[in-house]
Amino acid sequence: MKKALITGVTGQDGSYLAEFLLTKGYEVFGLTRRTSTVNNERIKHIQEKITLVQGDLIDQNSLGSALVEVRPDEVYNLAAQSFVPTSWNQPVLTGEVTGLGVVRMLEAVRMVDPKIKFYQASSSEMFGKVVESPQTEKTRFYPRSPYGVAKVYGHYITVNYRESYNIFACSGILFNHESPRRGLEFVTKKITNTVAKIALGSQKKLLLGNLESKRDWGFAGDYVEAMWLMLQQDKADDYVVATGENHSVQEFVELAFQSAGISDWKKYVVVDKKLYRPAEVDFLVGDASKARNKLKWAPKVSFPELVKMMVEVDLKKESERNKE
Ligand code: NAP
Ligand code: F7E
Repeated sequence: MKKALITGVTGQDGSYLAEFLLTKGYEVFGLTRRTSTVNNERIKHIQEKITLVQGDLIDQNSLGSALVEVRPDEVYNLAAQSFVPTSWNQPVLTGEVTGLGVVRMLEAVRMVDPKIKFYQASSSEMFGKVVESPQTEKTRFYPRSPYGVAKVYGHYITVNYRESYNIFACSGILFNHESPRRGLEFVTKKITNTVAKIALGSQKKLLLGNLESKRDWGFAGDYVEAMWLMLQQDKADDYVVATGENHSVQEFVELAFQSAGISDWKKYVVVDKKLYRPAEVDFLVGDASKARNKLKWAPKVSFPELVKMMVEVDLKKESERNKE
């Protein structure tokens, strides 16, 4: 039985990856940091089947201890300060966790067992102000936020540990991926959650920032399979994971209202300039040909299916809440 340790197991991707690895017969361990209130909402349905180990990407010793305790075959480093606006409010913390956290985990791997395979959660935010479209593994990075800058460090230190120490380290450059488990502050979940409240009468307005920016949005459940596939190859490498389609925030809004049976979305949406970012990433679209060809990976859930899935789950949750 293979053993995997997932950092960020309480997050959106960590919860889907843990489910996925259980179906592949893995013994799954999740690294969690200490919080004053329990924060296991996304993994409570599988908590009996996985083992939680304490650790924090800011604390070097805790990472080494976790590896000594678990002795994993694979480490999936998904933990990060992942919300882009927060990275301007807390740039140093973001650098510590999202950037230096990667080298702390790589050092732990190097010291405890350099044969452990390592996956790094890199991001399309590294492309930022894009220099070409669509973006591939060879596209030059031009990050536009402290988060993007920290991810560029995480990406190159992963490549460097592969080249310096021959560690099987892969970097997955994932474009935006969403799900009903997405954090409430991200635009997709904010939209579907508020649309459900508007449809059921408990909220009147949806406040948003830039409606024009475009993203290549996929389904998180599809993307975790690509992470695993990367670590099953003969050679460690880096891959773009994306759908190859992009849509504006406004298109997402229109489709979400439609999915809730509301045609006149303009009546409800208010643009708030305070939600604009100091530097925006206007347009992202990925070319995942390498992942398609080498990993035989392809996304399954389409953009309209994703929006509908998220709205339906939020409508159900909201109507249950209203009954309480
Ligand atoms: P998420 O929902 O924000 O989850 C982040 C996870 O990191 C949480 O489990 C969080 O724990 C944990 N964490 C934060 N700081 C930590 C620390 N100091 N030590 C240990 N754990 C810590 O993020 P996600 O959407 O699942 O994304 C997973 C990874 O992929 C992240 O690295 C993100 O930057 C990257 N990524 C995401 C996307 C996307 O579209 N979702 C695209 C590209 C790359 P708590 O629950 O305790 O806060
Ligand atoms: O913003 C615009 C906003 O916060 C998407 C993270 O998972 O994906 C994510 O980063 C777009 C931006 O995601 C609101 O200006 C408009 O252009 O959902 P988001 P993100 O910044 O793309 C990448 C790949 C990651 O790696 C990150 O970890 O939507 N937008 N109005 C808004 N965004 C938010 N959050 N809230 C608004 O009200």
